[in-house]
Amino acid sequence: MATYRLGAIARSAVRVSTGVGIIRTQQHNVVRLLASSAGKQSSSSGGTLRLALKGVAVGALLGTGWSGYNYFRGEPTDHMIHEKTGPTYLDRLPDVRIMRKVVNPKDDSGLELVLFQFQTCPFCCKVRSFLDHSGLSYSVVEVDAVLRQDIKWSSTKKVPIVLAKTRSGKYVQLMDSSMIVSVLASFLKDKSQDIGELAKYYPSISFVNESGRKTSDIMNKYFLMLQDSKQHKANDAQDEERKWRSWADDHLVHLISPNVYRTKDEALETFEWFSEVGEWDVHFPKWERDLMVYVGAVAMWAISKRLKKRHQLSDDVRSHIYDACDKWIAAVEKNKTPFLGGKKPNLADLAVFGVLNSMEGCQAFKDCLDNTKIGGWFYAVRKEVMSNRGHVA
Ligand SMILES: N[C@@H](CCC(=O)N[C@@H](CS)C(=O)NCC(=O)O)C(=O)O
Repeated sequence: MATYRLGAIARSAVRVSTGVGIIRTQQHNVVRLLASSAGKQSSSSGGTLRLALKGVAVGALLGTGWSGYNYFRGEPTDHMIHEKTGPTYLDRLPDVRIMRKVVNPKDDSGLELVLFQFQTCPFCCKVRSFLDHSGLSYSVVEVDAVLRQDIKWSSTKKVPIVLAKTRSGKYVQLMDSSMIVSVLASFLKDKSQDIGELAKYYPSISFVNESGRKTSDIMNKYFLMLQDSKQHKANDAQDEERKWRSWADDHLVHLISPNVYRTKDEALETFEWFSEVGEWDVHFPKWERDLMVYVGAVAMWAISKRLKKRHQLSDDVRSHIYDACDKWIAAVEKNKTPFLGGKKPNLADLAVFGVLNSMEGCQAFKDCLDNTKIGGWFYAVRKEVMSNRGHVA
């Protein structure tokens, strides 16, 4: 589940959602700026006010004209897209502690992957579900959620991050769980492609969201890049898969924190479980483990209240996650197949499974098993994932 740099906890609380917001226009800002200066000067002189109002009108006209011109040219204006950034490449692996490897002798992908993760982060669980289901070998770096030394080399402070070796010998940095899955899934469908080149189809775009904050998202993150059109699934199946992958990121994931940190006791129980499955007592000194557990539990309990409000959840947070499980199971059952993907899980099955898997040891998950029909599907996906997974070395 969501884990935060403790020093940045308050900021992170409002940063947790990733949806693309409304893009604020420069023209709107120009008008607002001129209008407010016009307001301030109204008491001093009518001439200045008239001038300011003329400025507003001229500014609005020019702004509208410029936006209209760009719109009809079909190009985004520079206030819509602030920065488009391609992937980062590293000459060599950073000096980090590889904590374990998942080795699958049957993996013939030729990929060399290092996953930087928190064991119970839903986004990381999603990536692992995909890697394991695909039978890939990979190394794992368990990042300390408080100090984060192991991702100091990266400009992004979020996990998961995957470093993948490219043909040139450099390592391309893949970030954002859905982008990681799409890049790797595209590669596995056509291994003649270079992973370093594939990553270029998923640039990061920064923009100003509806609350005026500069934020970023990854373009095409739910799309696979396939050269061969025969590999494309039927359109409806593709749309359905993308729709539910995006639902897992934009809706389901936001129900996790308010549920697993619902009370102080639940938050502590959750962090004790994180410590157990992340083997924090093995990987970190005791003081650091205790800091993560106790400070983390109290902080996340407090933050989850804000998240609940932010995502407009009622006090009965369980009812929201039960509804989500019901909705998902209804979609799966509609096709009368074991999985949304048919006889085998597709990327949406793996995304929903990954997110729910992140709270498997928590009371919230046990309550979902008791109160919804999620269990049958969940354990069927788990069986598929585990049967393809390599062994831990
Ligand atoms: N959209 C990203 C979200 C990743 C994310 O929010 N990760 C959390 C861990 S669950 C994190 O690293 N948060 C740290 C922070 O926001 O500073 C993805 O899908 O990978």
